[in-house]
Amino acid sequence: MSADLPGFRHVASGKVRDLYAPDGRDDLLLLVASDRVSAFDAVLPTPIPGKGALLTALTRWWFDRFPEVANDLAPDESIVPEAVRDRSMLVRRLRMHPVECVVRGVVTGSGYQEYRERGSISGVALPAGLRDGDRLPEPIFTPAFKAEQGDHDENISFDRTVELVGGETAEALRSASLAVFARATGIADQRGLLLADTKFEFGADPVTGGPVLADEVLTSDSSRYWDAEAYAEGRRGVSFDKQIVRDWLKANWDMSGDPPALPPEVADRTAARYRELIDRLTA
Ligand code: PZK
Repeated sequence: MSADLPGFRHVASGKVRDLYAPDGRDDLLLLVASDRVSAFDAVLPTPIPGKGALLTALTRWWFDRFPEVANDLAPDESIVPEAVRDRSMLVRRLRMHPVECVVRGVVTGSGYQEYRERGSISGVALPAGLRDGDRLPEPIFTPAFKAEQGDHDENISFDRTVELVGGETAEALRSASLAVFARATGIADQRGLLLADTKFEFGADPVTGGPVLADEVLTSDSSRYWDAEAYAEGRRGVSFDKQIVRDWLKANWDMSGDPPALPPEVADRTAARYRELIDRLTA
């Protein structure tokens, strides 16, 4: 699943990404984005050509949009192997906060489910009568506790976040998350894209202890991007890039056992959709 990289040792793998450490350096990590795609909690046997490079380019592009927000990119990436250069990031190894910093501008997905059950998400009270896909009056910070691999993250209250990371850090994570989300929403909006929600991860600056934006940022794997025009026409909740895969799987898989291979045409159309997202954002 994860290839051998000369000068690096494999540390961990997620569904679609692999983590390596450079030999002899305990202060750095290499995040490698693969072309694997996941849907309905399964990793498909068919890669999406160019996906890893596109998502990596997207994180780097967003990092550049927020020069005043500290990020984890290493100052010198010259040790990165040629083979994965376009789909990897060499990052400073940080003490990661055990909280996923989710920001929602729209109520959907697990957030909508929780809203229906409790009228709130992560303890944030919301107005009555919201429907799946409705915009929220203003973006909300709905932190989640990182589950063990394979499990789903659990939404937690801000008070629980304070218990986990301390009051000062919790406040800093919330304000940094909301600030980055607000600016990103504005940029996406100018490009006809609705950024429905996203998940940030932060680590602690080794010197100041302040929040450092890490991992993948505002990619379509960590965010929901919707086409603004489709949304306006009432086609809500249609994922910009993975919808083709989801729709094909729904029609061709009973969701048990291993997922089937995608026909080449479906993989190609999906790859084109990933390209369209980055083209529209960065044009
Ligand atoms: C870190 N991940 C998630 C990514 C995987 C898992 N700067 C950092 N310092 C310490 N740890 C991490 C980071 C970052 N970014 C990120 N896990 C740890 C992850 C890719 C592949 F298997």
